[in-house]
Amino acid sequence: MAATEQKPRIFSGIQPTGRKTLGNYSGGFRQYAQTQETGDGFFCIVDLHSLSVEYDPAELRRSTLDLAALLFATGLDAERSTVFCQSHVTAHAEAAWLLSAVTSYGQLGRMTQFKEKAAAHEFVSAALFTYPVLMAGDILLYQTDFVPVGDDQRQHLELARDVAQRFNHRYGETFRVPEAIIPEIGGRIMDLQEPADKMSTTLSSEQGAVYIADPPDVIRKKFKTAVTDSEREIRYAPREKPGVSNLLEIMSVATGESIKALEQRFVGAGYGDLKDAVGESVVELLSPIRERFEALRADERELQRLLSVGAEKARRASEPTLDLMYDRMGFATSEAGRFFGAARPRGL
Ligand code: AQP
Repeated sequence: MAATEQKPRIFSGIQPTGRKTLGNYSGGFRQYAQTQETGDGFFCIVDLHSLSVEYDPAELRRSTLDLAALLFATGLDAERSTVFCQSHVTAHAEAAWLLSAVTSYGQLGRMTQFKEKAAAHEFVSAALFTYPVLMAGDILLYQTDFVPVGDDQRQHLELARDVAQRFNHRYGETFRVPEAIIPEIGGRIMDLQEPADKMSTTLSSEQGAVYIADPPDVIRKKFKTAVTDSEREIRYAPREKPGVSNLLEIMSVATGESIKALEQRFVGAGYGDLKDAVGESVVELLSPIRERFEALRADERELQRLLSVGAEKARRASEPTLDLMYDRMGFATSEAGRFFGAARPRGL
């Protein structure tokens, strides 16, 4: 117990809707499994976030279990990490409301993701606008030290830090101020057809995104048709050569080799050779994950059991912080004792 308390607390969330991409693997799953070695990890299937854009209720249940299967297939271990659903722990929705009091309306309106998604949808929900407040609560409830995410979440993380600091300043020291961990290589995997844009579950075309569940031949074909440039030189220069640089980053993520080593390896080779090699390395990376995923997703009851174990652990870990928030904000204690009092959040 004492040993676990010493380890840094790690939290990250991932949405259950949409087909998960190689980008999600690189900025998300890959990091989760790695941080498990060094920290006390909480990995949350953020199903409440999925309501922020149009979704199919009939699919949400299945896609939530599928995402749980994928989290375990990419290396998370239910014993060592806490894997759970956001909607199973009501503290998340409560925290979002409380934190909305210390979130600036202006800052929410400046979120790039809000602006991009609002432009892409006819109906723009209030949930899309307030989504980063819910995300701040997700993270802050666990007194999180580190948040492994992709580069697209940098701005939301900054907002979560601002919210924590404003709350601490106004109501007294309550939250740890978390730090993002964004991989230097593979923190922003780009679309294969539009290499100036992020590979995205909602905005990429079928050919532009590689899905974790894509069969090997589909993956190879997507890389064969990836957009490059009119030069011939294989070198890493994201601004001048976004397509080729993206391919080198993807291969570095898939094989663990440095970009430098890959540049050396492809001296004198053509773009066709590079595309074939990257495609093959991604097939090798994703095939075992896909096989484990297929086996795990077949056992729904076991996935539900694992998620309830995770939810129980997450409830216990988040309750003291939620209580302290209510307390600090001046809410009256009910007769039954709304606040635990004795249980203080970790580190406070
Ligand atoms: N292209 C990417 N490169 C690196 N990391 C990425 N992530 C997402 N895209 C890339 C990271 O994946 C984690 C989970 O993201 P999410 O729950 O936000 O998943 P999502 O919304 O379904 O995925 P997208 O593709 O990000 O959807 P859109 O574009 O619709 O918002 C996060 O850590 C994220 O940074």
